[in-house]
Amino acid sequence: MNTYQKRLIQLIEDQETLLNRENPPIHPGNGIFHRHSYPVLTEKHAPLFWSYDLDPESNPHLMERIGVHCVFNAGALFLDGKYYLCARVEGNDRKSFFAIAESPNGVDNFRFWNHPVTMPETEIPDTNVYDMRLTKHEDGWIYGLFCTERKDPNASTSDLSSAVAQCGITRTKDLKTWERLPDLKTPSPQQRNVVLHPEFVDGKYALYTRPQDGFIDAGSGGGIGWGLCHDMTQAIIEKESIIDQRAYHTIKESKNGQGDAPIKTDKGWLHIAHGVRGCASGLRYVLYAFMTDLNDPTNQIHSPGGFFIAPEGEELVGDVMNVAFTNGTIVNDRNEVFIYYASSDTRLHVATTTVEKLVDYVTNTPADPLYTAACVKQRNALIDRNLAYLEEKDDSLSQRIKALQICDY
Ligand code: M1P
Repeated sequence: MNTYQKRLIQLIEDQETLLNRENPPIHPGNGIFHRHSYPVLTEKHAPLFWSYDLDPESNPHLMERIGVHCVFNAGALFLDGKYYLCARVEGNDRKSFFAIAESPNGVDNFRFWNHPVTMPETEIPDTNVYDMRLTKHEDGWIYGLFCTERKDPNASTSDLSSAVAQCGITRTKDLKTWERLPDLKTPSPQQRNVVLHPEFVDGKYALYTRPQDGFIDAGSGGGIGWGLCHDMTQAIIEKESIIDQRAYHTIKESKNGQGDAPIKTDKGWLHIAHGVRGCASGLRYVLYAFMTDLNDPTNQIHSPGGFFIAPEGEELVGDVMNVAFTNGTIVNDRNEVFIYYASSDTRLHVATTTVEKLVDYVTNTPADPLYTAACVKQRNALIDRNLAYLEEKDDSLSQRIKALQICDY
């Protein structure tokens, strides 16, 4: 057996193991959601024929020719009983593109379709595209809103980093044929993390935006914005209002952004978003949740304090450290929820829960009281309630809980 054959067998066997592997939930978790044992998509899930020239004549050493570096931030859709992800795939050349992967159960067995998405361009070519949010709108189309990034035309000739981010818009009926529409126009000089609300509001399309002054800095952009537009084929938002403000000394101090379209529940629209703060090791991205009024999605009615998911373990490490990011959530026909979150801009995971549990979390978790003294008061109230409960109950489990502490002061 020559090198080519040995390598090919090993690559095939490794991928067979990876793609067929079950992905059980990790117990006990925090009661709110379950992490799962393995990422749902990684660079190793990319078909071998995306990276290798498989012809031994032209590639006797079976070398990668066009490497796939990572697979992360994915839009998500539940369609005809199947789970689809529109992943951000990044080549070794740093360019991202979109590719669809499907699974029968939403937690494992994700397989990419043969070809990545061929996204039509506007008259100004996109240098990079990423983070598609898929919304099945009540108008009958599936819209994909994503970030299109281009070099800043006003940057000096020596500045090869300044960029402009805007919201690209596409629509499809089948995730195969994509119609590109003009980019969104808003009052903000830059936009990222724009998401389409699934229903008309006052007969108009409603969009969550993220106004930002610079490519990285939100600057005067106060948080997650909201705007209405008449027509997605010429999408213009004249006026943006902020519906979820960033705030000092919180998990969304530097910036924040809507995840996927919110989930409609009996109690309100349930949002999962990302919040960013600065620290000595750079920016830290976590996920958080909030709820808005069913009849007025601009009105926030619940805002649990702190993060919902923060990167942990291997999730902390990758191309961009300390990042949990989401742009895809699925609610299936059994009200089970699949939150696809990426870690450190490198790989994609799933957290599973139910609509009922998420509503419980969002409505019963106290808001961030913003000051340490108020936080201690909040926690003491919980402790006192629990100690009174344990005292009254006094069964064997209550005794075991109390026995875990070393003193009763
Ligand atoms: O690198 C972390 C994330 O940074 C950006 O998010 P935001 O616009 O909130 O800063 C996006 O580029 C996202 O893709 C990336 O995961």
